[in-house]
Amino acid sequence: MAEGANKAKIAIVMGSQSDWPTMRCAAEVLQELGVESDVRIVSAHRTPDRMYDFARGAEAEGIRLIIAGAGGAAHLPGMLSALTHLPVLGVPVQSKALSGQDSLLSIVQMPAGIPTATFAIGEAGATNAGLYAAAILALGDPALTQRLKDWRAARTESVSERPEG
Ligand code: RP5
Repeated sequence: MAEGANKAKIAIVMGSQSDWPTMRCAAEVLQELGVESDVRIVSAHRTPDRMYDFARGAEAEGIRLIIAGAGGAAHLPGMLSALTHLPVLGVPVQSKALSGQDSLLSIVQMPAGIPTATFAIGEAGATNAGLYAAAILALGDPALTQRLKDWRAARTESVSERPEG
C-alpha cells in the first residue's frame, strides 16, 4: 500500500475469526465516535509472516495505534509491540479452557522495555480499548475530544436514579 494511503489511524487486529464477536465491540464504539478503524485477522501462530508484514508496514500505512485481541496463548499483542514502536492496546479474549485468565496473563506480563497496554478480559476490555484509543487520538483532534465528551455525558445521563421494575 502507498505511504499514508490508509485513512484509518486505528488498526484492530485479532488472532482468529472466533475473536471477532469480542473485538467488534472496539470497532463499534469507534464507529459511534466517528473514528474509522481497519480490521484484520493477524495470527502470531498461524500467520506469523502476515503479522510481521502488518507490524512493519503499519506506520507507513498511516496507522497510529493498534488494538490487538487474542485468546489462550495470546502472543499477538506482545509480538506486535516487539515489532513496532506504535502503541499496542491488548485485549485478552475469553478462552474456553481457562476463561481468559491465560489470555490476560499472556498479554500483561511483558518484560521491561516492550510496553503493551492490557485491558479487561472480553467485551468490556475491547470496548475500553476502543475508547482509550479514541482518547489518545483526541489529544490532537478537538472535534473528536468533543465527541468523546458527548459520548461520556450520554452514558452518565442514561443511568437511572432508581432501579426499574
Ligand atoms: C488464538 O487462539 C486466537 O486469538 C483465539 O482466541 C484462539 C482460538 O482460535 P480458534 O481456534 O478459534 O481459531 O490464537
